[in-house]
Amino acid sequence: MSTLTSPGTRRLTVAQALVRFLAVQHTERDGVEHRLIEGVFGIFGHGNVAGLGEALLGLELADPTLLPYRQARNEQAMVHTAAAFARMRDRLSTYACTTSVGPGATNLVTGAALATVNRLPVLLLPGDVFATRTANPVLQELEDPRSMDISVNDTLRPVSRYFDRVNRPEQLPAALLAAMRVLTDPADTGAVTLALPQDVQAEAWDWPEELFAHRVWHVPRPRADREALRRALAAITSAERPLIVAGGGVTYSQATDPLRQFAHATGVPVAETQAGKGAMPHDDPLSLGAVGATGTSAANLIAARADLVIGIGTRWSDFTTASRTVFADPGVRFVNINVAAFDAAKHAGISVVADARAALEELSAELEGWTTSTAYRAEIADARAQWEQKLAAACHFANAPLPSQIEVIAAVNDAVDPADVVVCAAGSMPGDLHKLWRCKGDPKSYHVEYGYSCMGYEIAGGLGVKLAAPEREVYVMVGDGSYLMLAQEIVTAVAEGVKLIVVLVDNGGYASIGRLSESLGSQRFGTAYRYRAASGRLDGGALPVDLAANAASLGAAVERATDLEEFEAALARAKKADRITVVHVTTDPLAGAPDGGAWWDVPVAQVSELESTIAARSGYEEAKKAQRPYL
Ligand SMILES: Cc1ncc(C[n+]2csc(CCOP(=O)(O)OP(=O)(O)O)c2C)c(N)n1
Ligand SMILES: [Mg+2]
Repeated sequence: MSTLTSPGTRRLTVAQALVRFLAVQHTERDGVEHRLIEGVFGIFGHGNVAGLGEALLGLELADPTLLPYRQARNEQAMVHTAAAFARMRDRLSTYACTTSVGPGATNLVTGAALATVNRLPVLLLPGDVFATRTANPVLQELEDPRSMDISVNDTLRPVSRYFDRVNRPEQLPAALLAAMRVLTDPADTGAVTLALPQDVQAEAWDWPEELFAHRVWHVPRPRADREALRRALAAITSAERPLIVAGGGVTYSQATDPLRQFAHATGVPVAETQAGKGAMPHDDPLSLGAVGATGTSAANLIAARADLVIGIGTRWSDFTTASRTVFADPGVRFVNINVAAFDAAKHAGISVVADARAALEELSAELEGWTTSTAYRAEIADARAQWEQKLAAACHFANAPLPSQIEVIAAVNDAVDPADVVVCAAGSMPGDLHKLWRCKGDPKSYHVEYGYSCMGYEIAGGLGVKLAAPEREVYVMVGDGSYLMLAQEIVTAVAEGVKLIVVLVDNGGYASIGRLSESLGSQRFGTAYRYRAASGRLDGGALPVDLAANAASLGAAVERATDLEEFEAALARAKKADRITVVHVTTDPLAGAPDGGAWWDVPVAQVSELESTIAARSGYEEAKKAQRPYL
């Protein structure tokens, strides 16, 4: 209970003050206010049960809507859930995640890295060892003989955009303000960690009342420097074959409408990164779809001849540039519109540090009347038509005896409504989805985490998506490998009454890495799930793993499908169901997607006794010749 000690102050523990502060933080953009911290995910241990645990209980008993507490099953997973939630809410709202000390805290590292790579705000609150050190070493403390000023939480420093350890109550207010600033900064955001020593969490202090006042963090739309904009305009108007590459920044900035208007007014076609997919409806005449290593032949053909590439809200990962080979014109130049100066400067581009929507609106106004040539537009239409033909053939090819993954994806694509969300992260599905999925115009309907491509994000992320948008149906596409890594948030979805449709694509192992391994001469080594055989190798029979039974045991409704007809019927039932439903489908691991004509740089051994590797190395050296420095 809080007690007023002197006018204008409130006596609370550090943990009590922290949760009361979080409950009243807000963001504002375009005049609309949002809660910054929607709630707290957590797993308790001795490092947070009596500090943050007591504080959260007190708040829940006072009013359960102030800062709802949700129990997770794995710390990594709860960060994925928070990150997915933030992505769905355009980074204007997120969750906090509380953990104990030691393993609970280090389990956060992968989730934190994912959030930071994808520039998604998440607030991490790991417990830490005693600041007073009176009882140290505590259970689970990793001691460093060189310094007592270190704990396992320091592993979160390199994966956090802001890291602080609150060693004294007086430090809390400034740490909180700094943390909120980073969470709400569109260029700087990512994981934010406040490590909380377990004794400090329970310590009382007289806090100024202002700390608990309704606070609004204004999320800016930075405008471009006039001169930078002028340079970008000059480059665009002198280009003959300009191409836009839309990244995640387009959706976070809610710039899809201005982007479509810009494309239609100027005739500049748009290709999409994984995070940017959905920026254009698939049937828009100026939409080229996915670009790069997992791109369509249409986007990659136009990219190969582009003389100017306008990157909007992209950080130019190797998948987007096909390891710097897809933009092949010797004179190709870049204009980079990005809120982060770091990304805007890449590939020696004309750097336009700005919000995507603000910059597109300004560019559109300045470019009125300017368009690309009719010949270029005809070429775009042609490239699109060729790809459409390839796509239709691939989606309608009936693989036997097991369906291909492409057929499964096409069936899900046919079943979804325009606002439904497809979620994926790792394996062979992200590439296939990037290339094949037809987005119907809603930029939030495609949610593939490919910044970190983290196996295990899928179900935990799907949970975050559904919490952020309960009105949408959420389809989680998960491979058997990813499922085995982190499926336990099914239990959280059951507990919270959150409905997901989980399409569990079982192909007996790591089909993606198997295919990659084979193409690089490594003969699919170690990529299938097999018994160890008499040969001493893992090449025996298939394992008797029953993932559908596993899902049922966690509390999900389960459907099993062995052919496409059964799959479609099961999907229809899952749609009608009112709880989390796992649709298990077995697919052929060897059936691949149509080729988009791009390369990905994965080095092959320079010397080897394996014939397969020697052959792959010569192919690698040949492909490498196309790589360019973009200077
Ligand atoms: C946490 C993590 N570990 C390893 C990898 C490397 N990796 C990428 S895809 C993949 C296999 C995924 O298997 P599955 O989910 O069954 O999908 P499939 O490849 O069969 O489509 C692996 C091991 C990764 N992306 N994430
Ligand atoms: Mg698999």
